[in-house]
Amino acid sequence: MADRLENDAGTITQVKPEKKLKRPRLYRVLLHNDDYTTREFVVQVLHTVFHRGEQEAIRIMLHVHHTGVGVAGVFTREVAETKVQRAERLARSQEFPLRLTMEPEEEEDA
Ligand code: TYC
Repeated sequence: MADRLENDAGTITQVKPEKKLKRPRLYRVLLHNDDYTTREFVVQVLHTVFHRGEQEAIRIMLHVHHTGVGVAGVFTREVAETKVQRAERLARSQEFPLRLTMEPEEEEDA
C-alpha cells in the first residue's frame, strides 16, 4: 500500500513503496543413477547440455554412479526446466532411461 505524506502546506503526496528487487529463486538440476544408461552418454549430456568440461563431467557422472544422485547444475526455473527436457529427450532418442529432476535451492537472506 502506498504511504501518504502530508507537508506543511497541506499537500498530500503519495509515495510508492520501494519495490524489492528479489533475486530469482534458483533450482538444482539433479541427475539420477540407473543401471542402463552408459557412462559415456551421461558424460556427453553433462558436456552438451550442462556445458561441463570433460574432467568435471566425468567427476559428476562417477559421483552419481556411486551415490545415486548428483547436481548437474543450478539455474533459474525456466532454464532448469529446459535443460531437464533437452537431456531427457536426448536420452529417450537413444532409448536410455536417464532421469533428471529439479529442486529449489533454499532461500538466502539479502
Ligand atoms: N550406472 C550407469 C552404468 O553403470 C552409469 C550412470 C551414471 C547412469 C550416472 C546414469 O545418471 C547416471 N552404466
